[in-house]
Amino acid sequence: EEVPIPQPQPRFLVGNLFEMDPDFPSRSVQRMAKTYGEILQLQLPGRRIIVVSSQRLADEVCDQERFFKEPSRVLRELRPLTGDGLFTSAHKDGRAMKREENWWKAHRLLVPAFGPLGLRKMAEDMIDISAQMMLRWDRLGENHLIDCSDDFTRLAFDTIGLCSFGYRFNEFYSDEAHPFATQMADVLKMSGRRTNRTEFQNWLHRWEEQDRQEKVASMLELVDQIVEERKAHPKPVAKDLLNTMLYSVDRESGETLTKENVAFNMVTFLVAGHETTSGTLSFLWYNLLKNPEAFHKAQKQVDEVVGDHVLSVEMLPKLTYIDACIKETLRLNSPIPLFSVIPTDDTLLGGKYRIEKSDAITVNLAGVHNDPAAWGPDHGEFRPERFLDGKFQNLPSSSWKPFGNGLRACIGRGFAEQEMLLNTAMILQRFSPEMADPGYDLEIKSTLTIKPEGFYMRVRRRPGKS
Ligand code: MNH
Repeated sequence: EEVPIPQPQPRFLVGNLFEMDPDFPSRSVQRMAKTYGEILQLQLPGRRIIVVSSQRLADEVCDQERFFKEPSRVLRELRPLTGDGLFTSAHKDGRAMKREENWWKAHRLLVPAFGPLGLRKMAEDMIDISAQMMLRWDRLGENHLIDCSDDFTRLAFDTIGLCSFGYRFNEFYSDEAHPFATQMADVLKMSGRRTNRTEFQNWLHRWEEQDRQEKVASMLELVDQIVEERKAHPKPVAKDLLNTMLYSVDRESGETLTKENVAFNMVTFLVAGHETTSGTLSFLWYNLLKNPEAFHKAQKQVDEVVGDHVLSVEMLPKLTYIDACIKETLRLNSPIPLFSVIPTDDTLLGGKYRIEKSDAITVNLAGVHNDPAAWGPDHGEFRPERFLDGKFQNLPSSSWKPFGNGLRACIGRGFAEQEMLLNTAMILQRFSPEMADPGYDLEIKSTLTIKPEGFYMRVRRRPGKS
């Protein structure tokens, strides 16, 4: 009854390494999943990866008794930058890494800070940054081409800086992106490439590695400056994330976070929070403009709920349709397309595929989120109605996992959802965006995350809306 796991034909010495496009691993995985189905294996130098692409198998892999997150190769490549910050640390003894106490400490301190009360306090700052974006769009006028990925990246970046550390990157006041943002994009790209190269190939790219380390150093330097400034000019009222990280005492250990861990977590928020949020917003606008009916419903809801008033957090729970559009976008275009776990023991998946303790399992979200068994035959269509009227609750478990799983799921989910909802409602209230090129079809670029490439909009003030 045991069945071998399908595998693309391996090559001498390198196995399936060349099946993986180092610049776009998730596309390679998705292409192979189309050929091999709900499960496949890849032999890479020194490791075997199992890719699962169905709701049924993803659900098993989401069982935290049988599987847990040990930062994958690509996440370990990021450790010079994010160290034992939440994203790239180990909460349990794994194969390559030992349990790190700092994950638990930071997790205990930060989960409440990212909770409903904390988020409410951040709303004003989120609106501040969104308002800057609107102002810029107004001033640049109707003929200006808006590069969606670029503007939403500025938005997400500024928002994390202001809400978490009270720091203004002021991305909307300059034509050039902030050096930190550029360095980060480069480091992510270079780190991703390192993962899918042999040691020898990496040695050939050693100048690139020097460049990467220099960029990491200057990013950590900026974060240190922000901390020094906060210490020199304390903001006792602002109970923001930085204050929590610097001064809150973890009850279990009786300790505060170390200086080094604070820096790693600050960079972590910027890394984990900006590309994901900006990618989702860009995909959202692509979907809304490709589906005029959804666009009009969303705008109508804003008119009913917000009208000509100033948007406030109290209105957000009523923006159910926009919320559904965001969820549907995260289904079709998960900005983090893959996440990985390892098994606690040798086991069988689906009752028939043998998995060994030494394997790594990658969940291919594009597969899970398009599984006809969970989403029906029209899974390829943008249909926000799937998430309305509690229908979402009736889906089989693990059908929708854009924020990852369990203990290691996204800590910034509420933050991102609030920011995206506020921003989208503010745009819809004032503007009618249009695709700059009506014939544009989605093209995707990949760094650590994926986002649209070459997607431009034009915006026009809605008549009678000031
Ligand atoms: Mn986020 C973990 C997706 C926004 C901070 N995030 C994860 C994971 C996914 C994810 C998937 C799990 C990765 C893994 O299993 O290896 N995150 C998203 C998406 C958005 C997002 C789709 C927006 C949309 N994330 C944000 C924002 C922040 C943030 C905003 C911070 C301000 N995310 C994190 C952190 C983790 C994480 C920190 C690691 C949590 C942990 O393991 O303890």
